Amino acid sequence: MNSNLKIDWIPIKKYKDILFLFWEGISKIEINRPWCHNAFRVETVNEMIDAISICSVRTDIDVLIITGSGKKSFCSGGDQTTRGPGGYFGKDGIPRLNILDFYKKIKEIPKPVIAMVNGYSIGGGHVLHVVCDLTIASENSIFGQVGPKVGSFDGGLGCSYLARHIGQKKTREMWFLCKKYTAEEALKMGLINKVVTIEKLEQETIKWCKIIQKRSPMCLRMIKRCLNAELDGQHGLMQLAGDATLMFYLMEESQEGKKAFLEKRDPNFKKFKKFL
Ligand code: 1HA
Repeated sequence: MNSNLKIDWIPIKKYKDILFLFWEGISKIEINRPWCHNAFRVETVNEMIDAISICSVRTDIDVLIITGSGKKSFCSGGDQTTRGPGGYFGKDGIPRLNILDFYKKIKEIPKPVIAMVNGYSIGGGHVLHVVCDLTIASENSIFGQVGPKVGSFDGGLGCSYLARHIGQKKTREMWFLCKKYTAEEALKMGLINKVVTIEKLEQETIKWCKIIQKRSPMCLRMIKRCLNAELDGQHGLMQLAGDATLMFYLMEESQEGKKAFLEKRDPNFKKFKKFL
C-alpha cells in the first residue's frame, strides 16, 4: 500500500459547527470550533447526531473518524458559555445533555468508529474518545476529566466504560484528581491504541481504516455488538439479538415461514439442516 495516500475529502453535508466529509468509504466528522478547543454546544451535538445518522444508512460508508479542527484540540467537552441550570442551552432555551445521545449513537452504529485525537481530549471531550471503538492520538494530545473542578460529572459511560478500559483505580485517580495525562501515558494505561506525530495522524488513521475496510463487515458488526452486549444489559442484548434476527432472515428456513403464511399452507421446516 502507498505509504502516503492523497486524501481528497468531499463534503457530505454542510453544517455550522462541524465538517462532515467523505473519502473512499471513510467518513470524517470534525468539530470545527477551534477557538474554544472544539467544545460542543447543543447545536454541535445535534449536527453530529444528524451526521452519524447519515453514516448509519449510507451503505458506501464503512468506517467513521471523529476528530477536532486544528492541531491543538480534539474536544474540550461541553461549551461552558452555554451551560446553565439543567444543562446546555440551545437557541430554543431548553437545557439539554444531548451529548449522551451522541455517545449512544457511536456505540450503536454497526460500523467501526475511530477517535482521531489531535490535542486536548478533556471532560465530555474525553468521554467522546472513550466511547469510540478505537483511539489514535497525536504525541501532543492531553487526556483528562475536569468535572470535579468545573462542577460536573459523567457517571455513566464516562465512569463505567472508562473503568473497563483502564481499571477502577486509574478511573478514580483520573476523576478525583482531575489529573491530565500525556499520549504516552494514555497508551501505557490502555486508554488509547496508538500514538503518532501530529503530521502523521491522519495518514495513520486512514491506514487503520483501509485495513478495517478489508475485513468482513458482518464480522466487525457482530464483534462490536457482542463486546457491547456484555456491558449494555438488556439494551445490548436487544441489539445483538436484532443482528441475530437479521442473519436468520437471510436463511431459507426463515423465508419458508413467511412464504407458508402468505401461501396459506403449513410451513415445512423439516427440509432444513440441523446444526450441532
Ligand atoms: O461533564 C459533562 C457532562 C456530564 C454529564 C452529561 C453531559 C455532559 C456534557 C459535558 C460535560 C463536560 O464536558 S464538563 C467539562 C467541560 N469542559 C471544561 O470545563 C474544559 C475547560 N477547558 C480547559 O480545561 C482548558 O481550556 C483546556 C485544558 C482544554 C486548555 O487549556 P489552555 O490551553 O490553557 O487554553 P484556555 O486558555 O483555557 O482556552 C482557550 C479558550 O477556549 C478560552 O477562551 P478565551 O479566554 O480565549 O476567551 C477558554 O475559556 C475556551 N474554552 C476552553 N474550553 C472550553 C472553552 N470555552 C467553553 N467551553 C469549554 N469547554
